[in-house]
Amino acid sequence: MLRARARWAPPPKVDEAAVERLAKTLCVSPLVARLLVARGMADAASAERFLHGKEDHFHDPFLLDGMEQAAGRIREAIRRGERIRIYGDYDADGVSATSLTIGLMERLGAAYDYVIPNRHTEGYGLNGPAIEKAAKDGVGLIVTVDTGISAVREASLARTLGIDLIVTDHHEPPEVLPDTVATINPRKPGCPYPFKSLAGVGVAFKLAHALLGRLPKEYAWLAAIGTIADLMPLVDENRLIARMGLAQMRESPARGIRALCQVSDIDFGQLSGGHIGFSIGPRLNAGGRLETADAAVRCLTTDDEREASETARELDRLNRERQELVDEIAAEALEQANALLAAGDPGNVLLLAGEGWNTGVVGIVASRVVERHYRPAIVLSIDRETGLAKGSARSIPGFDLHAALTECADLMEQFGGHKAAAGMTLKAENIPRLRRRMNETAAAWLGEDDYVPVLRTDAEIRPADVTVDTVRELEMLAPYGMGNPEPVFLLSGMRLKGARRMGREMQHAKLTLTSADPDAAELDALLFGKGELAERISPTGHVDLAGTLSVNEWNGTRKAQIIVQDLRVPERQMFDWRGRTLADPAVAKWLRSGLVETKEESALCGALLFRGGDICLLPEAENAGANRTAFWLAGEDGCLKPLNERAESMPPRLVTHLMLPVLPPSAASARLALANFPALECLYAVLLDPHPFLSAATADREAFKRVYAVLLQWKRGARAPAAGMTGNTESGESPLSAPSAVARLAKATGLTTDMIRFILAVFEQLGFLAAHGHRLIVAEAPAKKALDESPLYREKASRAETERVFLFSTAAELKRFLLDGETPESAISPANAQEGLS
Ligand SMILES: [Mn+2]
Repeated sequence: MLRARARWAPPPKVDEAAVERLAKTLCVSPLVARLLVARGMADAASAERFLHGKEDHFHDPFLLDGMEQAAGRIREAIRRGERIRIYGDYDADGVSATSLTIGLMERLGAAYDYVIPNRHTEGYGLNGPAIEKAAKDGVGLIVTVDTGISAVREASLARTLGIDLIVTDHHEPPEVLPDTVATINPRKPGCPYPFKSLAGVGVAFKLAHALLGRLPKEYAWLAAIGTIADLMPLVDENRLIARMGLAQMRESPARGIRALCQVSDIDFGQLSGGHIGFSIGPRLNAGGRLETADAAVRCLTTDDEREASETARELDRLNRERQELVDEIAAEALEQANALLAAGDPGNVLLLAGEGWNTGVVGIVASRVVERHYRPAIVLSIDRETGLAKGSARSIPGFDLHAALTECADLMEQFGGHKAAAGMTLKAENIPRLRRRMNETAAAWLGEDDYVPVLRTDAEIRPADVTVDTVRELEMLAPYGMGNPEPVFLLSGMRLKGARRMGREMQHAKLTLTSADPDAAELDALLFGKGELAERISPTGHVDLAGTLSVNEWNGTRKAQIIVQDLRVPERQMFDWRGRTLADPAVAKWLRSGLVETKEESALCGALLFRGGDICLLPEAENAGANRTAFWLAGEDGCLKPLNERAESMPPRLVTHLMLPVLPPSAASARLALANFPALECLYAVLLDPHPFLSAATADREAFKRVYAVLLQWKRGARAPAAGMTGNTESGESPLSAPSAVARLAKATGLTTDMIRFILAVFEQLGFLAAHGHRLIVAEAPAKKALDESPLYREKASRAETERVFLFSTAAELKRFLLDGETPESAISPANAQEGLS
């Protein structure tokens, strides 16, 4: 068994007739049609618009409430030569919105400048001193982008100081809106604009549309960056913006984009939404997080190649610095989370706070906490001087962070944000109260299920469906992001054909899979950052996977593959480790410390020994209390005796991973002992033979006959002087000493010496032979006896069964016997053993 990381939501049920119809009408594959239907585009018109959206699908910018007034006031300012100040925000959305508006003002010939507040000294949004400075600078009109919707106080200050204010924003509007010349926000109550999910830069794009009187295509790339980086849903107008903008950046990137791609190791011709979200966006954000957003704006607005590459390198450096900072603070925050949980905090919401944590990265740290614990997280940085705590929060689906914070508004100086992310400032002394209240709110709003991540899946497919053509066709659904996630496919009941680790630090794994049909296609599956899983899936079981499809191009060959997001082995697994010795590094490590590959591993590991023959492992078992693997000794009755401290403190019923280092004495005893481990998920069968010298292939009746025939021949030959044998020829004694008799018998019969020794010992027990010192004496007239009258033969017979079941079985047979409750067929035909010999 291998547990999935998430709950897998089954693919949505779709109207099969609609899928067929859509595939025909649009000439797309049934798989693409299925995805379209599942995403709510069952009719050809909306599917067509989604796949091939055109310019005339953009909405009229004047449907935004306030656009008329804003455009009029800006035109008037330009006409009068008034100084316009663009007031932006320091994140990727804010800097792309600022850059877009700079381009627009430039084009309109406005007298303008721009200001982006410093996150660390000024904080988010408009602030009083910034308004005062604008007044001093002779600014007549401030146009905000991606901010301002909450700036009620600042708006009235601006009014007092004689500055006109236009707010363009997309954040959730508070109850009281600022008093401005125009406030443009599609989310504003009463705003008739049909699409509410524009980014800050999306609203700026609409402003450009209104002022230029045409679709401002030349700014689509900037709008795409902010829209994707700000995690806006990539549907409707945002999808049009993202598609148009990405195409522009791929075909004729601005100098800054070219430079940013270069420092991020991206081929700009292949630029995707993912690249914006995970590489370009974080670099544009890094400046504002650590220093100022200036480098990002310059990078996005420059025409100068040198400035572009300098600012891109600067952003790349800041991004690295940011990563290190995040790692450091996240480690502290996660430690604090563990301490809180250990101290009995309900942890419905994790509120973590530290002095001096960089406020520029606390949001990313909150994301890390959510990733690790999968519950809403608030991460606050406490400033000892001001006594204020400033921070960011990230949520999980199902928990409306903005609404929850609104319930606790009395505890905060300031807060704002969305369902999924928010920021806040509060007095440090209110931290315990906010923690308690947020915990109570989450306890009331969330159920147990909400705390298990859900993996959405789009469709079930087979390996044969994963072709280069399919993957290419699926690209019609891109760009992916929020609201239009990359399709996740489900493959069930796959068999593992091969697995290997890869990557510089062997941190990734590549699996080769096939479905159960004998002629099924093979499929490569990639697991990034999960290298250890290469060793955790047994070829004897079935594995289910969920992931996205891509094409791997390598050395001129192109092959479709699945990038695995989650996988599970729904049945108990057996790992065939036969042939390994105790010196094998994997076995030795396992016996010492169990499975410790992954940190969050909850595996409880044990090793099961059997009486007799396991002595070689006892020192290992008794070795120190530090041993993480529990050792037990199983008796004939299946009862277990703990052999080390770990075993004394861990009930066998909790053990999930068990090793059988040595061969059990019998199949039955193994069965009895294994019944003690009902929670078993994985069994590691090493099955070293403690008595290899006793081991030999079963001696069948023919072998016994052959040996006896040779002995009789010798006996007769010994009586005949002509045979030329030396020694005592009177009383039927063999003339040869036992060791050389064994060798000669082996030669004469073609059996192994081990086998001859065994057969001779059985003959001795049956009274066919007697050993006198080193001599063998063949009995004169032995009584007729069955082979299994010899205790040794019986032991051998049962051992032969043990060997057949444990050593000579295939991995699949062994698994069926050990884990699936199947009984082995009897190892030796009873007829053979019962039948008389002579
Ligand atoms: Mn924004």
